[in-house]
Amino acid sequence: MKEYLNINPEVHETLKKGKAVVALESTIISHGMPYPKNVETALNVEKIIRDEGAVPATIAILKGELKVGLTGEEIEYLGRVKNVIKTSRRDIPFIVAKKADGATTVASTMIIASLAGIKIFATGGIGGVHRRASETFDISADLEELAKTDVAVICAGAKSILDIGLTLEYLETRGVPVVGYRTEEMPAFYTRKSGCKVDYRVDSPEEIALALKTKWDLGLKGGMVIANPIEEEYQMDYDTINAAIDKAIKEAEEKGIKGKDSTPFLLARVKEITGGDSLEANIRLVYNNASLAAKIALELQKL
Ligand code: PSU
Ligand code: MN
Repeated sequence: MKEYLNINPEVHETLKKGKAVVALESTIISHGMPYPKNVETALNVEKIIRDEGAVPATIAILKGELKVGLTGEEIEYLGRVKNVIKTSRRDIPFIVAKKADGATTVASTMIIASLAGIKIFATGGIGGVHRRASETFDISADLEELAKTDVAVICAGAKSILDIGLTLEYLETRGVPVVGYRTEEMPAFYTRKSGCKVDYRVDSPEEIALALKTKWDLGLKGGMVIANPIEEEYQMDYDTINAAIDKAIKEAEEKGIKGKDSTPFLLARVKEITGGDSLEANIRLVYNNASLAAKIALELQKL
């Protein structure tokens, strides 16, 4: 394993001392937001985690190495170059063997975080069951990863480019707890409401840390989805965002966009249709998740 994994010295030291580290993904940088906002956001997220007293570890594959804790230059590189490959679980062996660069999704970031011994991971939104999945079979590998890899993912729920109800059903089948931070409702990324309920409401980082410790102490494999709603002041108008999403999905169908290209296409189109408003909301919710993830990591480390 050592020959593949490259953990930066600060992250390595922090983990060795049993202190708090928060993993961050890189597909959100390369495929989730446009340059230069992507780089600016990724660097701010790291700062937010530091300000809370934890150490950030942005994860990616660079020249075939599984990198845990990118430098500022590496983040800039990933955000700027155009041809970095979106890398989920199935892609990892090829990207590594070819010594190529790969931006890691939620699934592959969980895998690499777990190899490094990191338990807490902050992002924007998880992948899920797409609308019309009964015909397309498009279900993100993120969900299967949550079922088997022991990393908790702090996110703002799932976007309504997905079928949120089916995503929750899938997670239930695979035994993945979905908890709402200070809410009973599953948030829908850009909005606090979705019309779906979470399994449990939790009101403090301590409560989440204790549930995680209990889960893993009992040998219950897999992660947890900690759904943290976007702050009231930054959320988008429910009807506006859903109209934009419906339009983007229709265009994707007309253009025949599918597979791994689907999520990046929809994100970019929704941003264009909303005149950039969705990007601003996206950035704010990631900051909010980073801050909560750091608090949970600090509580977990005390237990
Ligand atoms: N949702 C977002 N922004 C993103 C993604 C999802 O709001 O950048 C990325 C994440 O990396 C997630 C991936 O793991 O898309 C899911 O892609 P797919 O549906 O192809 O599994
Ligand atoms: Mn997919």
